[in-house]
Amino acid sequence: MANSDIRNNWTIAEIKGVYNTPLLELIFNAATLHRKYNDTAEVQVCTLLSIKTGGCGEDCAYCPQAARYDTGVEVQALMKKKEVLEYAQKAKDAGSTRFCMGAAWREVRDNKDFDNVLEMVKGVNQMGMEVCCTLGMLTETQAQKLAEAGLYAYNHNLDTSKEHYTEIISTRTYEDRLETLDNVRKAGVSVCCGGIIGLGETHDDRIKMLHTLVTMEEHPESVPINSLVPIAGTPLASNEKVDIWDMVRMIATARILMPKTMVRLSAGRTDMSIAEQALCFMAGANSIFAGDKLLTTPNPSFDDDNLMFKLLGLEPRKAFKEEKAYLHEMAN
Ligand code: SAM
Ligand code: DTB
Ligand code: SF4
Repeated sequence: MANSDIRNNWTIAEIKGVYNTPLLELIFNAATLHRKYNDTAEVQVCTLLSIKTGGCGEDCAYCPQAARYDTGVEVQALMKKKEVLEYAQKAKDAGSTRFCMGAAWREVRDNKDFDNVLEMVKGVNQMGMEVCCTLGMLTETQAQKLAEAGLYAYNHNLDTSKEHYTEIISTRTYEDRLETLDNVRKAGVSVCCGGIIGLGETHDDRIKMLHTLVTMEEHPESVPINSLVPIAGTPLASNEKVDIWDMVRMIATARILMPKTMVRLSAGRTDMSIAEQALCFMAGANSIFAGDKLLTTPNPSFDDDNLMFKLLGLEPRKAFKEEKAYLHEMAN
């Protein structure tokens, strides 16, 4: 039977209607759907590691790692596998079940560095963690190679609407992003795709980005919602701070549109109180990035997050839960 909560045919007007619902009503509606489809006590804890930092040739206006902006980020070559696995072990010991490796690349090239990344993916997978990468654009063959190495998810954000995209990035197109996402999907890797609020976009831009995500053939399995971390030296350095109510509205709308997706409260948490983060969890966020650094910018510490989890009665989600549920279903 078709499930009327999980739809791929949302119209812009319908999404606008959800997004513009009076805030407390919107949070209540999102919380109700969240409760119906997910264990609301459970929050996925992902740890990020920048395995290749800075010196990127792209011109993403928000990014501290773009070589053309003077942001003070030190360029670092690809890390060694041993070092990466040590970080992954630390993250696992601290309760993280997903480990995401990021590289400041425009795209993956078929070279030694990619071979090394494939080895890192194998290593982290063997440690029993869900492995995620965010390495820029991928071909279908590269996505398949990553899948064979044990990649669980690939993060590649749309960042904003197609219309606003050209104001933020000129060195690649929205279609390029969509093509990579297609390649990831075809390789059977879980899709992690979201965006940033605070880029100077309108409410309509946010609605259009959500429309692109929700009308994909399959909803992304995870949707990170970042609030801009303004970086000195980038063109967006003096953008206004994102209003917490905008963050909550965005999360609640994403939860209503994609009831089963992991909605990740991503960049921007260092500026939020526990009460503000609690509202985001109430509105349907069920994943965070943990560890005191995102890629290059600060993030709350494992200890701070543990305290928050205790206070709010939240617990870290186990690794490979979806796969286990699927295998269980198949066996019965
Ligand atoms: N180079 C790859 C790419 O662009 O896909 C992977 C790394 S890139 C840093 C990953 C994502 O981080 C970007 O798509 C963007 O959504 C997010 N991001 C980067 N800088 C940010 C900032 N200052 N504030 C919030 N999110 C940011
Ligand atoms: C995502 O959506 N947010 C993360 C992850 N995917 C790779 C990155 C946030 C980066 C914030 C800026 C920095 O730390 O460099
Ligand atoms: Fe490079 Fe990714 Fe930063 Fe864009 S977001 S400048 S592609 S590292």
